[in-house]
Amino acid sequence: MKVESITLHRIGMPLVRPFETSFGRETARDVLLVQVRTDTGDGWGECVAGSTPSYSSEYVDGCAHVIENHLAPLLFGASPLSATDLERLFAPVVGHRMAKAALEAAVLDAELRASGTSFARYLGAVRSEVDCGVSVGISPSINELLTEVQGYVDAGYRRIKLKIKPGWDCEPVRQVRELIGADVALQVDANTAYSRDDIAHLGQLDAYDLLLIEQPFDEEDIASHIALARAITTPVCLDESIVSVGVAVDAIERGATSIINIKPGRVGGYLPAVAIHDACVERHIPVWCGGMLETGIGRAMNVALAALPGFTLLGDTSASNRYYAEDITEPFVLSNGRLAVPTGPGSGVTVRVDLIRQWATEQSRHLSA
Ligand code: SMG
Ligand code: MG
Repeated sequence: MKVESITLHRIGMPLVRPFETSFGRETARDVLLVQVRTDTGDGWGECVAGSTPSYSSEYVDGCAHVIENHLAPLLFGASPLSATDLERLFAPVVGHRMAKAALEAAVLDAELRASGTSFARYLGAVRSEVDCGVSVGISPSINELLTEVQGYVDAGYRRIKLKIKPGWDCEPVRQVRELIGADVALQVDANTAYSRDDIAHLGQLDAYDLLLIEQPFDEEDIASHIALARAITTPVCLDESIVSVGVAVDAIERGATSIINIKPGRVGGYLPAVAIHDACVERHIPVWCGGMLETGIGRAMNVALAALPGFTLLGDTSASNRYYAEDITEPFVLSNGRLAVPTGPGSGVTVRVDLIRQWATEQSRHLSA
């Protein structure tokens, strides 16, 4: 395959409700979409970076810049090309995994569409539908949080994840546990908001039978996660820290994490995500698929990934209407707490180019060799 051109589209998509984490509040998603044209057809990928470097050092403008100036020239210079070549091809560019992942997704989509293979089949999925969880942002009040959580439970979500931060932790968790009862799975995510001094405080969460606590400390602070894992009974799960197979294996072996959140964007793509999955399966470490408020493009691919055998915990792969009133592909609809894994070639979804034009926040950029 040869990549002939790349078009970068930037769109704004309002969220159905604001999403607040320990690092900020979002009311709309600023999405960079990558469309590749190859000699065998088109493919689409989505960049999961946010507008600001808050979740990680990457952000949309930076991703667009590195794609245009550093990654696209590497792609145009390589022929023949397969998605399996990209990790090596992009190696001269240090980091920038979300930018690399967006291109990888688009190339993989083009390649799989051309061969009539679905993402699910190619990645090694073993399920035709996946059980879904939902990530619930920090609320203006506990009452509003309880109403939101009840709505998701009523909609059929099988696992609730609460965002926490200092001052918004034990009490909301206690009240949500009381509301949903012992049978609905519950977990929390701090997005690095705590420090090592908070270990005793976080230990109070052990009372609420949580599935896990996700990324309480700085992404580079593996040592504090080890100390926490030794001090509390709730399993520690890393998200932001896990950027590669090497880091994942190291964190597992050192006892910093006993569960891993896999996000393809954070680790440089779907192929590195599968490699982390495989390393975790080998070490009996359960994994689950994280979310970055994806549009239907990224969601389709994430749902395929979540159907791999090691994804034994429920992911943040919620239905499209949890995020958007209208999506840029056919929507993912919750049925009995599950989403169906797409079966068509590539991502299996059709991109609504009319909406991309309508929701554009800047002129699309066309790159060619
Ligand atoms: O896609 O439902 C979703 C969001 C899930 O909580 C979620 N993601 O740290 O896991 C995480 C956060 C990062 C969101 S940054 C926009
Ligand atoms: Mg997280």
